[in-house]
This record gives sequence, C-alpha cells and structure tokens, in this order.
Amino acid sequence: MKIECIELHYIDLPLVHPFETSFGREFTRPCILVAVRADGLTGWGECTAEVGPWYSSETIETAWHILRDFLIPVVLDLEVASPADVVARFQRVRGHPMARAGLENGVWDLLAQAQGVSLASLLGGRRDRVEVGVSIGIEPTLEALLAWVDQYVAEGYGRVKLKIKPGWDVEVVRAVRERWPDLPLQVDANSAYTLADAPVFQELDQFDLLLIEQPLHYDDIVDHAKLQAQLRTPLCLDESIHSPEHARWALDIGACRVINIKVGRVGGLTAARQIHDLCASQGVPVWCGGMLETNVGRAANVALATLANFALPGDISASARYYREDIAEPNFVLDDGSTLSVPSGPGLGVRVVPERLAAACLRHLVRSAGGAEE
Ligand code: NPQ
Ligand code: MG
Repeated sequence: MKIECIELHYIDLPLVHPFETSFGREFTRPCILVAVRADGLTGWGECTAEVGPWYSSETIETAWHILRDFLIPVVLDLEVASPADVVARFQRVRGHPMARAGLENGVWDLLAQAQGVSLASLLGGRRDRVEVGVSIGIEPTLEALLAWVDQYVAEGYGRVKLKIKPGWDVEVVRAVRERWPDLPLQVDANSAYTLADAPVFQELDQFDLLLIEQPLHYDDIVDHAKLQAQLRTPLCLDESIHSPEHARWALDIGACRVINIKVGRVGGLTAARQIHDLCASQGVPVWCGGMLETNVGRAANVALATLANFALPGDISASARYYREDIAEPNFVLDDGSTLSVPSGPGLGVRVVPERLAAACLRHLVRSAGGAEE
C-alpha cells in the first residue's frame, strides 16, 4: 500500500497522580501521536519523547523536527509491504530513536490493519494475556509510598517497581520488604548513582529484588559490568541500550543479566524485536518498559510483550494507573494474575477518539503526498 498522508498531533494529558523519578516530577504527560494514512486506513504510533531532555536526550521539539524534516519526507508516497521498507528508509538517520519509533509503529499498525491481523500476531507473539506490574514514583514520605503500594497490591498488581535515588533507597526498600515479604519487587535508579555507591547496592542485595534497573550513568556499560560482578541481584539496563548493537555490547561484557526493552528508546518495534531475539538466543530474559504511554503506545507495548522471551512482568499498567480519560479506547484493565488482555482485533486494537484528540491537541501537522500543509 502507498502511504498517502502523515499527521502529527502534539497532545497533553493530565496524570491521575504526579510521577516523580530521580530526574524530576511530572504532572501531565505530553507526547506526539503519529497518524499514517493509506487506503482508507489510519495507523497510529506514539512518540515517547518528553518536553525536556531528562530521561533521554530527545525532546518533543527535536522529535517533531526530525519527523517533519527527515522521516516523513522519505516515507510519504512510499509503497510499503512490510515495516522493513520504512526501516530501510530511516537507515541514514542517526540517533532520534523515539522519533523513528513513532512513525515506524504507525506503519506497523497500518499494515496489521490492512492484513486484518492483530499487531501481536504480526509481530509473531502467541500470548493472549501479558503479565504486568506497576512503577511507583518517589513520594514525599515513606508513609505515602507505603499507602500507594498498599493500593496497587489491593488492585491486583503482582509486581512492584520502586523508583530510588540517593537518600531514598535502602530504608525505603527495607520498609516495603518488611511489610510485603513475598512481593515480587524491583528498583529503578534512572542513573542516579556512581560506582562509588557500590555499598548501597550491596545492601540492596539482601532484599531478594527481581532486579536493579539502571543504577549508573545513562550511557554506561563498563561500570555496570564492574558493579554486576559484585552483586547477586541481576542488573537490568534501560537508558544505556539504544539499539540491538548496544544490547549485544552490554551482554558481551556482562554489564547486565536482564534488559528492559522500550520501543521508543530502541527506535521502533523492529529493533525491539531484534533485541528480544538476541536476548532469547543468549538465555537473557527481557521485559517491556513503560513511558507513561497513552492507550496507543500501551497497545503497542502489550503486543510486543506477547513475544516468548518477555519473561518478566512489564511496566505496562492498566490505563487507569496514569489517565482518567485516555486518548483512545477501550481502556486496558487489570485482570486476574496481574495481566492485561491482548486485543484480538486488527492492528493495535484501540480506537483514537476524535473529540478527545481535538481537546488534548496543542499542535497539528499534516503532510500529504500531494503537497504540504501545516
Ligand atoms: C523508566 N518509566 O523505566 C521510566 C522512566 C520515566 C514507568 O518507570 C514522563 C515521561 C515521565 C516519561 C517518568 C517508568 C517519566 C517518563 C519516568 C519516563 O525509567
Ligand atoms: Mg527505567
């Protein structure tokens, strides 16, 4: 099919509760939704860049620029039979994985719809439910954090991830562990530590954590390998893994024993599946990370997590964890066994609600094969 039109929607949605990490606190979640149109169908992709370069160096404005000036022009009017056709066109663009992923994933949804299959089955996934957990931000007090853990456990979440930073680590994990001795628990530092903090992680080693996520520098693998050698608990890399090559390098030097795969961070579903396959071939478990996606990005994450080597619960919470009213429907709800159901309809299996999109949209761009229009 020939790609006739691509639209960018810069939207902003309020979060049900502020989300705080070692790099800051967010009250709303702005992102770019990409619509790819052909043959009367519309595929949707979510670009997970944030307003500021905090989690990653990309921002909404850099992604908008790269999409508008370099990515959209090479796929408009393109005949696509497979996502590989788009990936080949993006080969010349270095970096900007979230911008690439937003558009590539829109094409995956479009092609899955055209073939009348779910995105999960187009990817090669076999599950009809995926196991998920919840990521809990840093809270003003330990009491507030414990109350949130209480609530999420009561809602049925079977795995909890705590955000940590210096001064909010060992005592917090100890308190949660004391109250929930058997809860599958993991922590994420978002690069807030250095190797000099190794004693902190040696202390965390006693709490039977599933993993410790990205404790050190956001681009490091060397220091992580040194730290992993001193720990029983598996290290998991997030920020440091930008591509299948980065994953191979990290595994080669023993920088981690688990990888968090985020579709945006690695540049799209094609690269995400390649990392999954590489890890599977080496017996390394992976899990699907989260970027506070709307139901568009959440549906892509759910589809990805149906692949066999997604062996740990993903940061793919139910829609209500983040949004009172999502941009797309139906919502994902938490089912028995801390799972989300995989949509069986064509493509992503969610429908963007036009009125909600219009209400949340801050900026809109349309590019058609025939000509340009802002
Ligand atoms: C992580 N996510 O695993 C990220 C980081 C993160 C669910 O823990 C706005 C946009 C706020 C993206 C906060 C989770 C964010 C964000 C945290 C991503 O490291
Ligand atoms: Mg992380």
